[in-house]
Amino acid sequence: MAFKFKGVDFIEFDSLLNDDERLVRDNTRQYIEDNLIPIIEQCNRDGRFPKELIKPFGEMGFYGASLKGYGCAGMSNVEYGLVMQELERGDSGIRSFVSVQSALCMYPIYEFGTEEQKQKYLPGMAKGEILGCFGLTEPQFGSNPGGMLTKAKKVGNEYVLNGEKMWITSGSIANIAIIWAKVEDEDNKVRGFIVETDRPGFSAFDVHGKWSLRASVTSGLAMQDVKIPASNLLPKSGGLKSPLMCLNQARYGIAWGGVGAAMSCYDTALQYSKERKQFRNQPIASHQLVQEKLAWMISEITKGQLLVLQVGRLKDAGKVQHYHISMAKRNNIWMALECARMARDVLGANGIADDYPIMRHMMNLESVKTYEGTHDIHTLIIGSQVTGIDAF
Ligand code: TGC
Ligand code: FAD
Repeated sequence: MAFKFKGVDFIEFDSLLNDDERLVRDNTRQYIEDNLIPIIEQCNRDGRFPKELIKPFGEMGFYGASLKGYGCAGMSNVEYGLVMQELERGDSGIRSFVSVQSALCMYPIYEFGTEEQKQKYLPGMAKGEILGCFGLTEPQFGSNPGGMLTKAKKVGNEYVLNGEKMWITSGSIANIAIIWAKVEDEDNKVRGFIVETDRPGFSAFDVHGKWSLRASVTSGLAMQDVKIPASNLLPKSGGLKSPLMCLNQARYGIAWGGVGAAMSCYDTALQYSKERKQFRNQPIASHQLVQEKLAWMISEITKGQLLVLQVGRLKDAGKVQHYHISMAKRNNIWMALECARMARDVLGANGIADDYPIMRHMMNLESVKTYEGTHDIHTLIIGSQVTGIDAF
């Protein structure tokens, strides 16, 4: 049976947080403990996204949590990160849902939108009454979104959109899609558009048969002559830099999320190893090889916490660079995946069963390693920064 989470703090990490940060973390932890942990294994088994949590998440202030005004909670980046950590300790798919709504849909409206667009969408999105998805990836263009084929053409007071997007989180449950397209009349400049998903010519179909993020909706989007008012253009967007700026926000949250998933796996393995007895009726925690795994996990989690906290402090100070965020996303998701594999090993056969959260985290983290820039793309972003040479 799953254990009650005891928290993970080896080096008095909590002393690096202020009272507000600890309060946000503790409130989110309790909420997830009470409302997500009891249902998540069944959701994962059923391949069901728990829609019943959409509105309560809004009441908790999770959506657009680090944005100011428009009904958003106005949290610091560190507080926002701690929310992401606790959500992903529950499940990566649930953190993903909140990340997409916040970092990939509310943020571009906030950053690139008009005041009218902000007033129209952000308060409803903060409450969970309007859901968003983010369409950048296409069937033929994942790591290389600059090659996208989706086109927007200005015709009178409208834009006409044609193209396909693939692997889109929340695609079929979203009310609006932030679609990135090349504008034909502007030398194929990439720009962002708010597309209401009930427009004629817009369709979404779900990806089935996923072994990962089973509690999250993943969809393909097709747009055939979808007409939107010209006022749906995000006017301050322009160039590939704009969607990449959104990715920075999401990747930052994911880096905290990795700590959460790793904490869940480590804590489960630690508690299990003290109870499970093998050879001379001794707990397996007494064996050196098991201790080596636990020591590795707690060391790497601690390093991951320090890394993402420093990146969060830089972000709050307005000094963060995209390559700082790449290092945190790359390291922390690798670390979390390794923790999941090691923790699964510590539980032996029980590790593969969904009585425990480990295998679910492991499968989820395989997606997290790939999306928002694969592990290797982040390696190349760091490599580019230190050498000054792009190797993409
Ligand atoms: P490149 O020529 O390097 O860059 C184009 C312009 O953008 C600037 N830039 C950035 N700006 C802000 N933030 C960043 N992270 C930036 N990276 C680059 C760059 O300075 C340049 O500016 P300018 O002014 O000179 O025009 O572009 P490239 O085509 O060579 O590609 C670079 C590369 C490979 C790093 C980029 O394309 C990339 O990051 N690829 C990965 C794609 C990706 O991460 N997709 C994610 C899709 S969304 C998703 O997965 C959601 S999952 C659900 C969830 O979040 O939970
Ligand atoms: P590819 O780009 O084909 O890469 C395949 C392999 O080749 C990887 O190992 C990669 O690292 C490697 N590779 C590629 N180029 C290079 C290079 N230059 N050098 C070295 N190695 C390279 N996208 C969205 O727009 N919105 C979403 O909401 C969204 N949600 C997602 C949800 C899930 C569950 C998943 C799995 C994906 C989601 N994505 C989303 C898409 C995701 O961002 C892409 O899958 C990701 O960017 C990688 O693209 P790809 O899958 O096409 O892999």
